[in-house]
Amino acid sequence: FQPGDPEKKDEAGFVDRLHFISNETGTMSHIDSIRLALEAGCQWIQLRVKNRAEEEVLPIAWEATQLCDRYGARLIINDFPRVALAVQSFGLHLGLTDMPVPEARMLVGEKMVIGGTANTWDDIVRRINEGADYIGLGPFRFTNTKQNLSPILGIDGYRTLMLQMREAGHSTPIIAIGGITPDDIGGLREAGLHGVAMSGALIGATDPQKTFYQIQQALC
Ligand code: TZP
Ligand code: MG
Repeated sequence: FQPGDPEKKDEAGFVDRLHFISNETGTMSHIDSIRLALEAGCQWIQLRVKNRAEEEVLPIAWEATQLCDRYGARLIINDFPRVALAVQSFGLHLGLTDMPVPEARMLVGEKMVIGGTANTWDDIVRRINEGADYIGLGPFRFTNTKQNLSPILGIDGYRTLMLQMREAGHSTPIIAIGGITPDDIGGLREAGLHGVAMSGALIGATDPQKTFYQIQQALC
């Protein structure tokens, strides 16, 4: 089956192994960053707009929807369940202080993929109990992309948590996030991570297509 098929939610394969996280810089808008990622080859795009009101996020989400459709990519809306519902995005991603997953599930319906952030084992258990379809676990290392970063996990933190996942018999796909570069992927996959989320490594790449290729090679 193809990654991203929500009919296959019981199989980890419906979640892509590479999640691109949008960002804006002095010279680049969220839409610019998404275009860059799509042109590089990314098929799973998270629109992550911070410090803006819902009314401002909605038009960006519509533009992102059109763009992702053109490239056959899946769009995940971060933080804004009502925006995800309005544009009928493929997915919705919720942080620990955002709307709880069960409440969001009632709002957006069964079909939409819902991911949740976790920083600790307790968060992971909470996400699994809430019925999150995948978990974004981090941060791997320090990054300027996110403000108010939680404690750094490092490779050892991931190894410990993934061991706990196996011991508890949990199979929810876990995506590592935070300062990840292509060189980190091998170790993270070995630790049992399903995949990685990246922003800066692609946005800041001299040749995003080449970086995407390196990522793909490492994710195999
Ligand atoms: N959550 C934890 S770290 C992070 C988010 C959204 C930012 C990831 O971006 P980058 O540039 O790959 O560190
Ligand atoms: Mg959030």
